[in-house]
Amino acid sequence: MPKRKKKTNNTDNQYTAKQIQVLEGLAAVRKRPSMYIGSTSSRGLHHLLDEVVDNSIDEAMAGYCKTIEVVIHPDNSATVTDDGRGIPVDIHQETKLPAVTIVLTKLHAGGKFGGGGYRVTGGLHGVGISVVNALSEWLEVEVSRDSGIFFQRFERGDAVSDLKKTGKSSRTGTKITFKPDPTILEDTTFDFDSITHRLREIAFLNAGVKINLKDEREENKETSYKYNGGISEFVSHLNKNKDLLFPKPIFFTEKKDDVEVEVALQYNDGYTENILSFANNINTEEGGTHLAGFKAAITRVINDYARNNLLSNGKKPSLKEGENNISGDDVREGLTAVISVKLLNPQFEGQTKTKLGNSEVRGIVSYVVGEGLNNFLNENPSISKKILDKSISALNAREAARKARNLIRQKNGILGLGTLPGKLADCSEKDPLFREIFLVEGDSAGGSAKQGRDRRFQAILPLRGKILNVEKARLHKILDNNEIRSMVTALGINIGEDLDIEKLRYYKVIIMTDADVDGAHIKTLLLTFFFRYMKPLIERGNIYIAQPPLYKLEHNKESYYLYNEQELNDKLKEIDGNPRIQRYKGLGEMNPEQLWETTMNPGNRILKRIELEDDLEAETMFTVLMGDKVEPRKDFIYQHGLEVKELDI
Ligand code: 0RA
Repeated sequence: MPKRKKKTNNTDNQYTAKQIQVLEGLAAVRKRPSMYIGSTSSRGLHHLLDEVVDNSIDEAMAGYCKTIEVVIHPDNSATVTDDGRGIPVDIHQETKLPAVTIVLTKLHAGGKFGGGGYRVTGGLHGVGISVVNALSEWLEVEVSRDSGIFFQRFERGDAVSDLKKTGKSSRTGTKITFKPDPTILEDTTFDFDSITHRLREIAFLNAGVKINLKDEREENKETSYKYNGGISEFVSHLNKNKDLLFPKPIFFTEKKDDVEVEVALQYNDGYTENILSFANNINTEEGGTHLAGFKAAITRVINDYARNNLLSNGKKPSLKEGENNISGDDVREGLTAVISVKLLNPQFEGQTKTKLGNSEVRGIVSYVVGEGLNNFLNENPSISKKILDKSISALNAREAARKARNLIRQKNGILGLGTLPGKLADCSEKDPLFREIFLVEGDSAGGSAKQGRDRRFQAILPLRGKILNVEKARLHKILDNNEIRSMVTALGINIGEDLDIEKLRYYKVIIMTDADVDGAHIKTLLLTFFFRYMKPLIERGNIYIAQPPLYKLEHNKESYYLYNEQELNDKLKEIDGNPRIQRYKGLGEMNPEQLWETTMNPGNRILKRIELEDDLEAETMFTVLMGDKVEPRKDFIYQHGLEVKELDI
């Protein structure tokens, strides 16, 4: 049907109004791609792949598809194959076009098609694969059904061949290969790691569906995911490497008023909550009504259970009837949960359209979780006791933390944010955007940094002794720690729920430690603290790592500072004779001028910015690195060194 393309702009009335709308539809996608896929960055590129996979997942959710295969080709095209029913190929009455052609060329065709109500999801933006077609340099579809194999090719959304029968087949399924259009997308290189992350998530959310991934750009790069246990296995995965209160996640599922609810939860002995929520397989990072319903139910049920079981044996007379004495935060301490709802018309709201808005879902999830958890607690008294003990100890700790906070507030106005710490050498610049603070390991390096700095915009806070491992301590303990208190006061934004990023006193927060094992440890402890208590700083890219040189090389009255082995080797090859090589063991070995020149001077220095690329991975990383279990930590350090995702800037 290549001639369709030429007809786009004329009024030849052999085309119905509807068809013209079809053509304009896809032109609009190419004109304003971000309206359909969010952005034209790498994220948008991956949304295209997500959209195609989502269509196969829909087929799986409808019960017709068991295996999905994704292949990334060397030319950065991608193929998604499924063994579902195959997109219908019969001729559509109104348009006289094969159904598959309409699905690929008409906006929003997916839902209306095949009798309505077929699609439960709608992809990330509910746009359908026609959007992928519109934004692809080319796209080829191969459908196996009705005993045949059918093929059609498109370029930039337009059909360049008719749908042709190319062979016979006794099987059914759909295969779509597309090459994202580089004239529209800024980045057309697929990222294997982010694809694996999403496909694994989808596999967890759709129990029993097998998803294979192959990256042909590298040899032997393939993985496969299939979880018969679904989101229960997801929770176990999130909780791996943690000490658990009970071995198996609690799981409920129920369909009510056309909303399918699935919930899995499990407690570990840590202090953080980790709740992931999904609506139609989409990670609702901003939460929404399903999350609210879940939280309300769990707080209500645990308070009810506590009243009925503790009040009656007189152990905790302070729990009052009709009141939630144990707060939501208390019952969620150490809780890992996955909530997944599937519904017909999801409303996505919020800044990133990842907040579920359907108000009816709150009550439904609250009901399902309430009933399920209540039954579970009544039937499993020994597990119930562990959960209750954990919640009540959280309540007591919260009370202790509140007292500690008050005490501190009275003592030195911290958290109320009055006086700055005595050992902070502040800078004179007033605009936070141009201010930076160095968190420096040790008093002696701190001294050199104070002398070497540009005091107009660089502040120095020396950190002495051990930084507390916040992964193993509760809030009141953390606030007792001098180094942490100094940091909190100096940064000015408070912590946790009270955090106010607008109050940040320095736009760049630079960690400067020795380039040895202790330095790496301090770096990790600080990052753990920022991750747990000042996460917006990491999310917004305010945290940096200074890179002091490892070597100084002197030769013919010239000196060179070298920042890694590679640079040293390169330099040694470059010069002849016998240079003097000094290996720096610590920042303290540099005098203030050298420290300025090599590590602090914005004109020369190398800074690495900490990027939170994958929250889940980071969560696992900090748990593994800083938690109690020794074996996984050894494995992790062995595999990764002490590396955090760092970006050269
Ligand atoms: C419309 C109707 C039917 C299936 C599909 C679309 C379908 C779409 C995609 C996209 C990727 N894989 C897919 N598999 C199926 C139902 C057809 C019927 O009733 O047989």
